[in-house]
Amino acid sequence: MAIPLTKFILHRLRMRMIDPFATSFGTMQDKEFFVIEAVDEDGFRGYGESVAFSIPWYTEETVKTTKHIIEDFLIPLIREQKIEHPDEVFLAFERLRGNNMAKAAIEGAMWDLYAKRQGIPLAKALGGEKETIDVGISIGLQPTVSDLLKKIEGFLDEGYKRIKLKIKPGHDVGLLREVRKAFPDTPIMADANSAYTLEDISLFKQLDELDLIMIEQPLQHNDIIDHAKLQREINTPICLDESIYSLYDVQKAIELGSCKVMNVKVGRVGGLSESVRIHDYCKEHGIPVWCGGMLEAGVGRAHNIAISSLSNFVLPGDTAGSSRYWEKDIIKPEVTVENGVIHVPSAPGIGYEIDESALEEFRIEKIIIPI
Ligand code: OSB
Ligand code: MG
Repeated sequence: MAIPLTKFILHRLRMRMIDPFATSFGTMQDKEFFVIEAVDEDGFRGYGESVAFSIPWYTEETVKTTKHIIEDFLIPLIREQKIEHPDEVFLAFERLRGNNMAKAAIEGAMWDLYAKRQGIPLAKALGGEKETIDVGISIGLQPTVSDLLKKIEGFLDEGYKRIKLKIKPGHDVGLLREVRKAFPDTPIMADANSAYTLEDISLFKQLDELDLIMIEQPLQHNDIIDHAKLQREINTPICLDESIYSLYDVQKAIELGSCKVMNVKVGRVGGLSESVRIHDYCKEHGIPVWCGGMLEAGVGRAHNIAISSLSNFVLPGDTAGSSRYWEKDIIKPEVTVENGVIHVPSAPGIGYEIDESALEEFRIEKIIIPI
């Protein structure tokens, strides 16, 4: 039976993160984004979160392009179709190029709605098997090394299972050496967000001595050729983030040997259906995957938790608890991390309630689009 949609509600929110988050491409603190609500005739409500930032420095999408694409193209496509299963949403959107984060926001709301109508957790609807997921933490660039060491210590005390550090030219080998010295046994990785080129190969060879579990996206954001060249020269596994937009990209990267680990971000690859396919393909090819983060609020975080319950998400993700980012989150209960794990919720759909008063508090625009 087709899902009897009546409307979409676009909630544009503005939330301030507790701490600014600094990467090689820029610093974020105020986050603007859309929560998408899909409502049906039976009173079920599905939620998705758009992970596009206000500035196109991670991918080309922005909060404004998301709105344009959703209003002018994606919802009209949904209106034309009878959607029985959320996999059909990806197919309906396939003839529009790019704009994966906008597509994933709508598709995510449809997945939540579908799972709620079925009365099953989203994790189960996706084929997830794990009851708990392991969590790591991504720490932005810090003003000083001693600030960084203090942050790491605090997060390790909270139980996080691996530490990811942002690096950029001038803040790399020296920094990582100090961190390794202070934490000889901690699983540590570095994320360059595309800040280097093949000219820096000697730097990456030095990193080999530090026993990092991986290095994430060292080279250009749209490259898989140079990454393959680099991977042949170093022992540290390369993990791709920015370079991967689709299962097709994953297939080519694995074929070329551009990486040994895959970061799956639901928004970047156009949604949960494609994330499942990427998971399955990587599993068949012996490539471990983990779930990346986009500094999400509760709705996006809940989707990340659900996808992380699939069996080949074997490495801790960047799916930290709500309190790492927000004074107050938009879901009840908030996401909590105990002993480095999150319990995958068992209630239908995303498994967390929307905190309506928080949603209202942070909302700066509300757009209702009838179907
Ligand atoms: O490269 O994984 C990244 C945050 C914003 C943009 C890109 C990235 C990140 C993170 C933080 O590393 C992940 C998180 O805690 O949500
Ligand atoms: Mg990254």
